[in-house]
Amino acid sequence: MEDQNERPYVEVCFSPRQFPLYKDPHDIIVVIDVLRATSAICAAFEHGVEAIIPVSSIEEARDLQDQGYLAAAERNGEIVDGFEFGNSPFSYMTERTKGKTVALSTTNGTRAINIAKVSAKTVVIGALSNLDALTDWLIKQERNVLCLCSGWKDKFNLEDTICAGAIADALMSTGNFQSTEDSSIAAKYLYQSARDNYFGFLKSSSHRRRLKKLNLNEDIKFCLTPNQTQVIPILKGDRLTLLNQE
Ligand code: 3SL
Repeated sequence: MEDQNERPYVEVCFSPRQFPLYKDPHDIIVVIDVLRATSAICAAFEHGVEAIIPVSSIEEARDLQDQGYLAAAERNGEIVDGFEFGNSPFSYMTERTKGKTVALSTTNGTRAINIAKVSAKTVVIGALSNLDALTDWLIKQERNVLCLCSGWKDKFNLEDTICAGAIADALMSTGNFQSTEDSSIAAKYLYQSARDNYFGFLKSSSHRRRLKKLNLNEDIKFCLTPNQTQVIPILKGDRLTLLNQE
């Protein structure tokens, strides 16, 4: 019988602040920001965006805007002054972004992507909206996977953890992956408690309340609806493009 310890791992890191604790170089990092950055990125690719340049700061987004790129920026759930749009998935479903490269800066998600890229061979984007397509692809890779939750300003959040738990659960159930961190086990249990009703489970979560106050209920519903797309955005250099799946 094969040595079980040789199996690739799937682990969950709750927030960018904890990322240095998971310091091994990882084969694949899945960056997750369910509300709303990674859901918006998946929606953008589903609706024909050419590429997204994820930048951590507003200044970088402004620079790219000055260079002629279409640029979007969000802070604390709101569109930043001087930008036409922000982080709503619905902003990326129009002709305006089709075939375009968009520079994007968000409070947590784009920062997490830039943190991940220094210690992974491959960085891909995960959300509930591309869950099954992503897990099918990850299972086929048979490589070590770290799910990095973007959280909220370095704190833990429920929605990213549940999505990470769904990925860990799917990979572990094949019997071909192992998981040793308690964070991964906790994420899996949270997912198992939430999976029948994400919307209800997250009713009093902090970011759902924050977005609700901003009248973004339709965005919340969209982001919490699983498996709306097959796209897997992947980082190539400084930009996200669409992974071509064989
Ligand atoms: O933190 C982020 O990157 C955003 O997704 C936050 S918000 O949903 O746009 O408020």
